[in-house]
Amino acid sequence: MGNKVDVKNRSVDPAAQQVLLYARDLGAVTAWDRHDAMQPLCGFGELGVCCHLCYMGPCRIDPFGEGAQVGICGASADLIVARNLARAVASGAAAHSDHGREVVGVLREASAGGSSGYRVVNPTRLLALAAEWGIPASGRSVNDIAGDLARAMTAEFGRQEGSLTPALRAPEGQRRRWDALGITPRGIDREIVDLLHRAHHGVESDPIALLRAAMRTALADGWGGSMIATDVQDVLFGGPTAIRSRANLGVLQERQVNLLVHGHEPALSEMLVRASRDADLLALAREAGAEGINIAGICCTANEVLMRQGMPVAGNYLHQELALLTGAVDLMVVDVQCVMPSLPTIASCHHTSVVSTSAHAHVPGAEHIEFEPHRAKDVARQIVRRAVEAFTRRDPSRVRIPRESADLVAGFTNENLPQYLGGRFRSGYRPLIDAVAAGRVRGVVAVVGCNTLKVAQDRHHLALVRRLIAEDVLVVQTGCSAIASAKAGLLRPEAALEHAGPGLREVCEAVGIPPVLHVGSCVDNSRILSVCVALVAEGGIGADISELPIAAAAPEAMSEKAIAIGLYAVASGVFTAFLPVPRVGGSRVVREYLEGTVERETGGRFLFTEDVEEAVQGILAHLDRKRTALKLAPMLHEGGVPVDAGAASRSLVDYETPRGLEGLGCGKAQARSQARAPRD
Ligand code: MSK
Repeated sequence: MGNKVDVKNRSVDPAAQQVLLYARDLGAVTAWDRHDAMQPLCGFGELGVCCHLCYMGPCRIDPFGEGAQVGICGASADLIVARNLARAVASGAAAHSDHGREVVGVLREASAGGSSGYRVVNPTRLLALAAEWGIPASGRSVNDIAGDLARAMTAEFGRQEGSLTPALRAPEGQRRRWDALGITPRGIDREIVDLLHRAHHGVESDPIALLRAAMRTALADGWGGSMIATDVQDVLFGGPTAIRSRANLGVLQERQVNLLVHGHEPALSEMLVRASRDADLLALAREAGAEGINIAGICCTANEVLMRQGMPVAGNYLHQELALLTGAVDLMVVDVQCVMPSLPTIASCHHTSVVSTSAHAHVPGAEHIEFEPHRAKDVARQIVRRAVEAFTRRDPSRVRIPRESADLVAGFTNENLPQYLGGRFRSGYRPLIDAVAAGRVRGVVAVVGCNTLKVAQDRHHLALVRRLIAEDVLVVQTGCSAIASAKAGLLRPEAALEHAGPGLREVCEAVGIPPVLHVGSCVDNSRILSVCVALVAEGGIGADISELPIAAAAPEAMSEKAIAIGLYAVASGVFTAFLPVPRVGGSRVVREYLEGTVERETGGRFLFTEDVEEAVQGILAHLDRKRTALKLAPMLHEGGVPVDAGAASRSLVDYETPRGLEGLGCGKAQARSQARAPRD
């Protein structure tokens, strides 16, 4: 018999708890089961002291000082930890930046006219970017300007010398620090290759030099690849505006074709949304007995189509398997990043099709329909047809859609926030700055990042966000963290009344915003950097990013991208709480640098912790230190409001884990479903 498991310890989301119980009935093996089966996790790996860079090892350093203290080549624990971290940063930066490169390719396609279906939707943003990138605009067509911009951006990835163009947006003080430290980011590809070279066996042997190089690469991500991705997406698909929608598994529709988009890149998903509104495909769905076509999302593709189209969100990272287990999803289309290879096996528990679409990401067991910008419309229509076909195989008696879904408002950006804060006549960040200066708002904190199986899904996100807003901190969010808050109802303006401290509540009520602002996907963390730039430029609460009463947190970090984001935040002057502790525990030198010394160099630093309350206290203390240094007024309302951190968790249920991980019933069903998968 398997161990008794309390699903409340797996997720604080009641919808997830219900599906986890259904998973047990189905005999499905989820990520939680695989995580349990993996215990105990490798202690050397957890501390970051395992090195497998060359083929003489692998080596591992004994953290208790009794066994080997250096690897076969002589590498110390400090070097091994730094090298592993550096390689994670290179990988994370590569993922974000290749996303940027892909959408630049779509912009190039759009600029050529043709039948791809893409075009420049936001010429205002295009012209602003053209001015920044030195592209002549006077007397030229939108497509000509867009083509030149796309070519300039493509070339920027390989820039060998000089600063990345978007990095010049950073405040002057910060850029001077980067120059002094030798970490001003050059081309994105250049920095990633440089870092991977240094982290190769027998190259950079100084852990601190390696960490500085990792910061340079991370900066090329945040102020380069990610920022370019956000900019170009706003040009192609429109700058978001505040928009209402809903989040959680309850957005799945019993009587409609449910097509889930999952991954990160919006190019195909935007086209899928359009295809789902095509009259002939809607007629096809009706012929199949469906009342419509419902497109919803998982992870950051969800955030992209939420921000611009208001499409509902089915869930965050750990919802990807759960959504399929409801039996209500007809087709899940995936692009890149955060896509579990387990999805086809899980899908085989029901009738669900999984379709991979990226040339970078093939998923064994999924059908692959490759997305190419020049035939995007056709690919999107083909996928919608597949979803309708799959709907005809749905077994309604096996469908279990949890009722839970919450209202939300999303779509905030550095571009539109000034209008929401100041209104048409006083547009700008001044009202926020005045509220901070007067002690109504303690500061602004970005809470971002993934889910991890190391804590109950969403527990840290919700605990941290609730504590912060109760302490009069305005929270901005991206990624799966924003989805956690959305599911818990924290992205509604009413959440200010229910959860915010009195000062923040006053501000939110005055301007009609939620206390938690959803600003987009993982690459849209660049929007948060842009907000920091604007706050510095407006003046009054700090002449540099590191002087602002702001901070960041990744409460359930999981991916290498989270490490890259955390590091570019720190390199940009931001205090950043990072949970759980990444693989740095094996090196005192690395921890002391990243949690201490680096602050003298960049103005930012990490707080690594497993404890969410320690993160809260660290962030509040940091905000208060910055307020004191700026001689801002004391907070008007001390003490905040009491918080029930477990409020999102209602039911307590026992769950018996499946006996093995051989795929159980779903593995066999998968073979059957693949055998009958329709082909064009
Ligand atoms: S999707 S990187 S789990 S936030 Fe951007 Fe979520 Fe983290 Fe993936």
